[in-house]
Amino acid sequence: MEQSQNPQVNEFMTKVIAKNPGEVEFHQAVFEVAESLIPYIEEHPKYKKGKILERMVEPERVLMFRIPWLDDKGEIQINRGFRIQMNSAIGPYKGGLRLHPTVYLGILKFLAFEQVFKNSLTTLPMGGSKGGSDFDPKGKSDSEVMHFCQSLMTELYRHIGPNLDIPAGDIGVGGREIGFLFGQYKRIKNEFTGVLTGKGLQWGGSLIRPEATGYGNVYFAKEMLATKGFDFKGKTVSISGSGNVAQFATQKATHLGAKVITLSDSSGFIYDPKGIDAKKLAFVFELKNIKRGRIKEYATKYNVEYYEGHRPWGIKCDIALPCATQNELNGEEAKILIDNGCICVSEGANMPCTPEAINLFHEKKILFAPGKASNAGGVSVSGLEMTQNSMRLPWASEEVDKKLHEIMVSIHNTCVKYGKGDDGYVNYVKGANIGGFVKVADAMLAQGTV
Ligand code: NDP
Ligand code: 2IT
Repeated sequence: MEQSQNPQVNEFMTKVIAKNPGEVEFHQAVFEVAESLIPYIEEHPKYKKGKILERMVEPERVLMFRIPWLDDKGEIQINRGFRIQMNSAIGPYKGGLRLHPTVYLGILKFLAFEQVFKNSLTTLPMGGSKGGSDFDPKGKSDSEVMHFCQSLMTELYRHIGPNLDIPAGDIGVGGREIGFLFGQYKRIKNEFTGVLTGKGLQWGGSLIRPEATGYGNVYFAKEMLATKGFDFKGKTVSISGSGNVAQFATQKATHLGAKVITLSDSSGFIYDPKGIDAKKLAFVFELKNIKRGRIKEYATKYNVEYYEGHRPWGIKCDIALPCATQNELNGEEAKILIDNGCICVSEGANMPCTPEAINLFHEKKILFAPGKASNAGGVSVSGLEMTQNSMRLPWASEEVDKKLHEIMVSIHNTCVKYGKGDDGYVNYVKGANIGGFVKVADAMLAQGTV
């Protein structure tokens, strides 16, 4: 674990690590927040006296359960399910479900912790949670995914609800999975409510929810670039991942006149120097969302380079948008990006940049946005989906997109408010951490020792 220059941070982290052994991603996420917040809390004794940060690192509730299901061969499979209900000070628990073989308590606690700050930044009344399972959707049939989702919901339904905890998608959970989960919830509870977001448009979903995280990330990066007098037009953009967030970040960056030259998956990345235009992106949509194939097939189809087992950060670009997973951009890769002239890194994924990478971006005064600010567009439109469900009225896509844009601008303003240093450089990590903290902390103080 990294050591801080601030002894109070190290002291705090020693306790967190002792209480949460082995949960390295959770330690990493808490450390980053503690670095920003402990000095701020020192200046605001009410938060210190109220032990707000000590309370915030302890989940309100952790659920862990068995998910048994039958595969296509009739064999019994057993997975482990989780839901971390982290904080409900400002609204019902809200956060995605991740299905990936690497899922364990430490990953979901880091994600739930980040979600609390992120949801606070959105301006909407949502607490923070996260859940998922170590189920690997790769290579599973639709029927197997359905049986797994039904079994997951058969336990999860008793812990969630439209005013209690509202799950959504994350890695491995898209429209198909939300459909299976929603169907099972409705069947068990015998009621049609907005208990999940990311639903289909015909059954309570919101327009722009699929696009929201990727679009929101580009809107946020646009605001950062504008502070330096730049925009996306004519810029070269490198994107990692090829799932939901990567696809729509590619689409929006291209709409704004940029050229997106890379996409990746866990097997490797493709480099298309001519840019991934609308037609090629349509191929990616079909490949990833319907055929569920590998990004390598893009290289074969369009006769471009494919780099097996590598990440895209060695390719020269102006803007980098990591949109795959945690710790996918390390210090060495950050150095290469900077040496190649990259001016802006905006996280579409949660915690994709390692602490070493972030330190380098700050040292070199590059525009850098942490995911809890820049990828908040997804959960923001989830919040707007909840509003529409409560009203029982859908909004037009222009209306949702406009609201999404306004929220991203507002999050950017909050980061600048709390993160701008004396030299004018904005530390968006500090800005997002303090900006997200204040509302939750004040609510917790107002609600007593809870
Ligand atoms: P998807 O499942 O749609 O896509 C995930 C992509 O990341 C795939 O290309 C996948 O490749 C790749 N990936 C996953 N795990 C790894 C890994 N260990 N190493 C390398 N590549 C990997 O997920 P999303 O696009 O929804 O999520 C991407 C990121 O964005 C995550 O960090 C998520 O938490 C974050 N996020 C998502 C939001 C949403 O609304 N969906 C909202 C905010 C943040 P492969 O197919 O090979 O696994
Ligand atoms: O990390 C995230 O913000 C998400 N996966 C989206 C959560 C949500 O509730 O829409």
